Amino acid sequence: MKAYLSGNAACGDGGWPRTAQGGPFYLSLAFFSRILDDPMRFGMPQGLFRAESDPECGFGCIAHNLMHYCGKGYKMKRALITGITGQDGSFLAELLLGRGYEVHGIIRRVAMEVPEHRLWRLRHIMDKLILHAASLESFASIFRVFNLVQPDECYHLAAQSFVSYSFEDEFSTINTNINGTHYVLAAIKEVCPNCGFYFAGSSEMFGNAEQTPQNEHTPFFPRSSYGISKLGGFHLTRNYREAYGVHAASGILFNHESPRRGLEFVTRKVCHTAARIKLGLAKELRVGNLEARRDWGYAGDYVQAMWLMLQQDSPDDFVIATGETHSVKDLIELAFSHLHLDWKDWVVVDKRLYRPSEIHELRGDYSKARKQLGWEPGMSFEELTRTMVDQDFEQLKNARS
Ligand code: NDP
Ligand code: GDR
Repeated sequence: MKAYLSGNAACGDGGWPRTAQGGPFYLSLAFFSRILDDPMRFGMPQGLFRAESDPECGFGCIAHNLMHYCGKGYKMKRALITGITGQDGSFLAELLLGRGYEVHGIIRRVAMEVPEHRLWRLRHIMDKLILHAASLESFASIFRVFNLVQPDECYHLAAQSFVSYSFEDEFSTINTNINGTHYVLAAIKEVCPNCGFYFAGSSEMFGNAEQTPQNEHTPFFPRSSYGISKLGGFHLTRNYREAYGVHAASGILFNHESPRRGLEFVTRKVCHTAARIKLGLAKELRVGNLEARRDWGYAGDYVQAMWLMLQQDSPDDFVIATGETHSVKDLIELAFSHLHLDWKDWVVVDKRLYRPSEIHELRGDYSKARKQLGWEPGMSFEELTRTMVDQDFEQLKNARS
């Protein structure tokens, strides 16, 4: 039950030490110089050696990694991601591997039973990860993983994340999202109190906000049990920071998308269905509220903000957004026109897909993140939508032929 190791996460041909039993491991300077001679032979994490050629990584990354070589030897930073199988988890795992981290992830046991279905977003990096089965509903299982891994940083992304579903099952949404967050924080407090903690807060906490755009001072009025559950996690995170001194930060992230987005969310649903229509595989797109407006960004950009939050000297909360808003109708028009389709010929509005309490518009003000983290969104709404349509179209076309 203790741990499931997928391949040799940190173990190259040259005998890179495994850490299945937890506990930090150290490399002597002699071993380091052998690695410098031939990093690939020792299966060293790419980030350390990519630093000089990677402008995004830059000097900070080199210094950050080399610092660990001074004196006693090298200690690789160790991160634990809950929700690693999700959209953000997969991007974040890539980012952390690229920065030379040892990356652990918590997955549900069922994911191990059908890995080809549940672990598809991680397929390309599976052999670099160390995965542990645990349940967000069980404190004992969470505690055991933290005790084993002793992470330096924890990114708590696991959640029932689909707002529509939270209207169907309020109880499981609230239980998973609030208790799960509480268990993770309590485990950190007991086992590794110096571990940095990132909480995946949401713009849904603002709900029907009184001011636009929303920033870190905007009052919260959530409109779903999902929004309420995220607000619970947000307050728990703040409380652990204030009461127990945990280095706990919350990101208040607005919608972020990618070709790895689940098919139930509107961006991917629209792009995927438009591609299917173009290929003759679907006859219509059924959607709910066309007038809802959201601030949509690219997930790959947003995980960088998560990482930056845990590199700050003092923990804080940050809004992460693009500052632009578009309607569901704008999204549909763009996706269909990219495939030379007239959306009016294919789209059916289905009142059953309306939410009992909708949030009409959300738009974020990320000026604090820009100032303090140096973070900026990189991909425009137009580029994001076209990228998602293109990727779905190519995949569906290849699967057909
Ligand atoms: P996904 O829905 O893609 O991923 C959710 C992850 O949580 C999956 O790994 C899923 O595992 C896991 N999970 C769900 N329920 C449980 C459970 N009961 N026990 C253990 N694991 C569970 O979400 P995203 O990657 O898009 O989002 C990541 C986080 O950020 C979530 O907390 C979400 O609420 C939040 N967020 C997301 C935003 C967005 O626009 N993407 C914006 C703001 C916040 P499995 O694969 O097994 O289902
Ligand atoms: P959201 O994303 O609820 O904002 O939560 P979603 O893509 O589900 O909805 C966005 C907006 O589109 C409207 N909509 C539809 N939505 C879906 N899913 N399907 C439809 O057919 C449809 N038609 C119209 C919705 O009513 C809504 O207004 C996402 C999740 O990632 C959360 O976990 C995260 O916290 C928030 O973003 C910020």
